[in-house]
Amino acid sequence: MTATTGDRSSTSAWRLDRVELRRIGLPLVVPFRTSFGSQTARDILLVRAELVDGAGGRTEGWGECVALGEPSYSPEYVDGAQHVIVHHLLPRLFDLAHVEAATVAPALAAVHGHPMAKGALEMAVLDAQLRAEDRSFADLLGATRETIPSGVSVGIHSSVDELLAAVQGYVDDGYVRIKLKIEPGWDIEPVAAVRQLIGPETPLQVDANTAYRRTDGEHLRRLDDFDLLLIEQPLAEEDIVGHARLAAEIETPICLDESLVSAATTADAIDLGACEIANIKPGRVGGYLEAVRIHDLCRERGIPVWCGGMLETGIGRAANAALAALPGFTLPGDISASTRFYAQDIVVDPITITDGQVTVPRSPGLGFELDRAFLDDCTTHTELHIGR
Ligand code: SMG
Ligand code: MG
Repeated sequence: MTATTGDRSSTSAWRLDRVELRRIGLPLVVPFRTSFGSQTARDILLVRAELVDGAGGRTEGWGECVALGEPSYSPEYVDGAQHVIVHHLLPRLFDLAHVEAATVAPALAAVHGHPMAKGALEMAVLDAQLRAEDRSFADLLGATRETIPSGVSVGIHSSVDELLAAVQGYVDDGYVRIKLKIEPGWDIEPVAAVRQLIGPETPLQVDANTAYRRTDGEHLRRLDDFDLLLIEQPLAEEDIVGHARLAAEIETPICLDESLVSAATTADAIDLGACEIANIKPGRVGGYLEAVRIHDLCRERGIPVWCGGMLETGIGRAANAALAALPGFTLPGDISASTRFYAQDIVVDPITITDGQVTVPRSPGLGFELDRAFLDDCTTHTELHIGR
């Protein structure tokens, strides 16, 4: 994929005219517990960007901010993301003479951090630009596949029996890979039980969301008995050296999630031996363009990648499904069906799985159409920001 899209001349350059920030509330069909907390509902920030060109042409697009309600997965949280967008990011974008996906990150680079807030803006611009070009995201990316395998992330349960019932349900739904959330006290026993339930062939992996310490190597080595695809983010996000040491201590491959905040940090983690597999989440790294750069560098270095999830609605999941159709995504991602988390989605074409596969969306834009009536029903707040 190239850094710029389209071949507009400067006279027809897009300008950011207005941005709507919309908050929606969606209950989860079942609580989702990780080592850092339990989610029962999502409070999601959506961004609608309206672009105009010199000839009066107009296009609009939507982005989804993946920040959670609390700063517990990473330092960002939804109220903070909205604040930084309004006070620090939008003024910079409204000042730009030429707005397209590739100009967003450079224009926002003076603001440190806040990748999820930045990524949501880039995403809305990307969707708007692709819709104006009548082009799909998958096409822009050069996505090589029509379908991608679907994995599911399974939370911490209050008993192993409950966990096994949940996992059996997902196996029956057709998911081709199971990921279990783990933490100290909920690791060896549930993993052993699930491995026994699903048999030796079904791919299984675990995600600790930073719950372990450097001294836990001996304990985590016990997971080597269960032929796991990977262990995701066992240690603190800053602890790249600790992950490298752990990689030398255990056989289960180390996959980083929270630690990988950019292409540069990913390259360093790989060089240090801390990252044998990479979880790519566009929101965590500031957007889809940086996500593609991480894909490219991992592919060059022979590091398998897969697409993570942040309990996105149909907006984010559609874009993730297109991204995951790139050739370096050799492992199933956390791109489960919309119904895994939500009874109803805000799009008319939510992600479904058939025989364990998700169809890569090919409609213009990021690959979704909004269900405007339901979107309005679940909206809790809207505000409009107008450029100069
Ligand atoms: O979107 O299917 C999904 C959830 C995938 O487990 C998932 N995400 O650390 O990878 C991760 C978590 C982050 C969100 S937990 C609330
Ligand atoms: Mg993770």
